[in-house]
Amino acid sequence: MVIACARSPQATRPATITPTRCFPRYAMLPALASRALLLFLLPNVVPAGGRPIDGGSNMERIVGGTNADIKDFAHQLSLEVMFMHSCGASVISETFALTAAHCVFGMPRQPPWFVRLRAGSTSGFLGIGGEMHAIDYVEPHASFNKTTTDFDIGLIKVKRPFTFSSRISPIKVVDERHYVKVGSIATVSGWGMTSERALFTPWTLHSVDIPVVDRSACNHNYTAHGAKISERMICAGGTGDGKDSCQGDSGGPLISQDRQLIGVVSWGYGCARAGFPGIYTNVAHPDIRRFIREAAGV
Ligand code: 4AZ
Repeated sequence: MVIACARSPQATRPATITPTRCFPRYAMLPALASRALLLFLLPNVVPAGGRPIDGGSNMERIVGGTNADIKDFAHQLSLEVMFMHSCGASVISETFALTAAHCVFGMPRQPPWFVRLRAGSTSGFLGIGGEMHAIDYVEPHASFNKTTTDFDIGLIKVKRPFTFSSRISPIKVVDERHYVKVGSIATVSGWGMTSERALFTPWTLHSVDIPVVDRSACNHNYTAHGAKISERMICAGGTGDGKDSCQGDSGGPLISQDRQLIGVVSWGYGCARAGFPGIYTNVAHPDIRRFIREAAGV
C-alpha cells in the first residue's frame, strides 16, 4: 500500500529517486482506519488515475493485469488488519501461510484478534466471503533487515486448519536451489494497487504474467540508486510493458508456469517503471527455503 511505504534511507540516492521499500504495515493502523472511514463516506471513489476502483471485467488489475478468480489462485490469501486488506500471503500447508517478513514485522508474535487471514475469497479490500482465520503466531525471518529488505520472508500459523476445497488449496513451495531460469514467465497475483498513483486497492483479485529478469542487470540499475539486489531476491518485470506488482501485493505469491511458489512480493522502485523490475523474495535460496522447512515443516 502506498501509505505503508517509506522513503528509502540510503543517503547516496538522488532526491528524485524514492524506491518503495516498505516498513512494517502494522505501524500504519491509524492510516488504515482513516482510509476505511473515507471509503464508507465516499462509496464511488475514483482513484488518482481517474478510473472507478471497481467495475467491468476489462479493468486494469495489479498493474497491467486482469481480473482473476480465486479458484485459479486457491493458494492466495489476504492478510487483514482491522477489516482492511493489508498484504497477500499463500497457503503452503493445512496450518501455515507464507508471506513477506515486512508484512508481519513489528507485530506481537501472537497478534491481536483484528489481524486475520481471509481464505477462499475473490474480493479483497474490505473483502467479503471466504473463511476467516484467526492467527496463532507470526514469525518473520530472524535475519530480516528492514533497511535493505533482505530476508523478506515470514510465516503465519493459523489457529484452525484451512479447509481445502476448489477455493482453498496449498501451493507447492519450490525445492531448494531449483532456481527459475531468466526469461521464464511467472505469474503474480494480489489485491494491490493498479497504478503507482492509485489511492485504493481494488475489490477483486488480479494477476499478471511477467518475465524473470537477470539479477545482475537488475542490480546494476538499482545500485545506481543506492539499493542492492541480494541473492535472496528475484527480479521480474520492469520491461516497460506496464506490467508489475504494486503496493498491497506484498507478501503475495509469484508462481512458475508449473505452479510452484518461487517468489514472494517484496519491494521495488515504484510500479511498472521500465528498468526497475519488481523484487521478490527468492524462495529457492537455501537461507529462505531452510527457514520455511524448519519453521513450517514444508
Ligand atoms: C509494496 O510496497 C510494493 N513494483 C510491492 C511491489 C512493488 C513495489 C512496492 C514492485 O508493497
